Amino acid sequence: MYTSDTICAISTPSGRGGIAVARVSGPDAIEIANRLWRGRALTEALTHTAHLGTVVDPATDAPLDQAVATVFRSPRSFTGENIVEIAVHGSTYIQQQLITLLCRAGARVAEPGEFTRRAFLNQRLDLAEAEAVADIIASSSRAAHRLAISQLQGHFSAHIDRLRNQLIDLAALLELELDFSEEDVEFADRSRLLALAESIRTTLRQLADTFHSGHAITQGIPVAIIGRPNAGKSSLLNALLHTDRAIVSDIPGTTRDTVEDTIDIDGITFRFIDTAGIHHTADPIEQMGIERALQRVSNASIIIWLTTPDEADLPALPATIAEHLSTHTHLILALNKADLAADAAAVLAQQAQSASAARHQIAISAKTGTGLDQLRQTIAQLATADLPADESMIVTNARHHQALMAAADALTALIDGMPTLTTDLLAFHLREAIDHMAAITGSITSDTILTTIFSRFCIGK
Ligand SMILES: Nc1nc2c(ncn2[C@@H]2O[C@H](COP(=O)(O)OP(=O)(O)OP(=O)(O)O)[C@@H](O)[C@H]2O)c(=O)[nH]1
Ligand SMILES: [Mg+2]
Repeated sequence: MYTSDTICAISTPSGRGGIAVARVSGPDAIEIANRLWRGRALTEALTHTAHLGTVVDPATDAPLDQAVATVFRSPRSFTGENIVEIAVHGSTYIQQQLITLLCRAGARVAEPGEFTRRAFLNQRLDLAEAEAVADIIASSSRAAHRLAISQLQGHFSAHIDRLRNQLIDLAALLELELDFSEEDVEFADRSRLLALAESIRTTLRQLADTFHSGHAITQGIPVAIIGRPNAGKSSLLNALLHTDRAIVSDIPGTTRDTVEDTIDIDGITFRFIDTAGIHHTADPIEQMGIERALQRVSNASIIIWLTTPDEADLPALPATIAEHLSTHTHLILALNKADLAADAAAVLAQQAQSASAARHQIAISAKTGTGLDQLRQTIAQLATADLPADESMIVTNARHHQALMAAADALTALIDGMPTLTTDLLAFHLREAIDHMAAITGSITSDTILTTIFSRFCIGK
């Protein structure tokens, strides 16, 4: 048990509310809370029970508020320590006073994330689960919330641990060879080792690849609007946002910098990016805006290529954009100002012929709103189709992504070195891979390898 001092903090958002909850955690949490408590003694309370009472200033006995205190006794609590949660009325004054009184009674103000850090140190959560708590708190859309919840349930950690255990088994065999090195035996069948290392590396890379969508879900899936000056890009952004976010005018070259904002469609957050009209220009500032636009487009998951009925011949897609139309990028051809065309469908069909890279075509009007629902639907469908079926296997965390890539690299060193490297170097690379995976869930490895050796290969002692 990680024992230390007792910490306290208001766990509800800052500001005024119906109620506010102060959390007190640590070995003396119950005694400290009890010093401010008038009512049934919290020190006598059973774990997981709630009590109505009064919070007072023990120096004067002056009442601060009527409150409910919930007692959780170690180890059955979020942090694994004794916890008291005191719910008071949510006045900012009461909240401040409560923390002051708790500190006078022997607690100290918690550092950011300290409750969850204690939960990890007391093994109530592993590192990936602790990070999922932060993601849950940060999640602002249904999709981001679902991802965070599935990670908190530990499926992701369990998957990582399964892969790691397979590597540990191999490491155990290699280490055993090292112990018997003078006898020149090979416990670890090299072809089996190679096959397993390759299959695990493939799995690690597949997991790492999900980071693109995982990151997009938590941060907002980037959707770039591109097109010639005056096509109505800013008008479209405003229409989708239902605000006047971007400046609109009939003067070509109105938008110079990129403008972005998020929109929730079907529970998924999208980050729409309005860009400067792409065309040849001698104006250096406009040119900078265009370069910026191209750069933003290269990171987008979805590109809306906005055209107008008067664009009889579509320009070839700028080479920089064509290059980035990878598997990660969807291109939607949207004919704007459909209200100005006599036969919008015919114009769209004609434009679609010269824009074969765009597999989706829609006629819209940013002015009248025609086609915008269909555009939203298409965007949501494309985003959903990109998601792996098993949501708990999506990497949302940059640290996990790095660790997975590093583990895959270590396995590459192992695989490439298999024909030539000595057993101890192979074991070194394998241990490196194991350590990187352990970094994800925060477990300690060298001990684990030893335990596995001794538990599975009882060699006489
Ligand atoms: N009739 C009609 N006019 C539109 C529509 N969408 C935009 N416009 C008009 O087209 C003009 C240009 O609109 P903007 O949204 O500023 O165009 P933009 O693509 O952002 O232009 P730049 O920022 O200069 O690249 C404005 O006068 C808009 O009112 C539409 O659907 N129908
Ligand atoms: Mg604009």
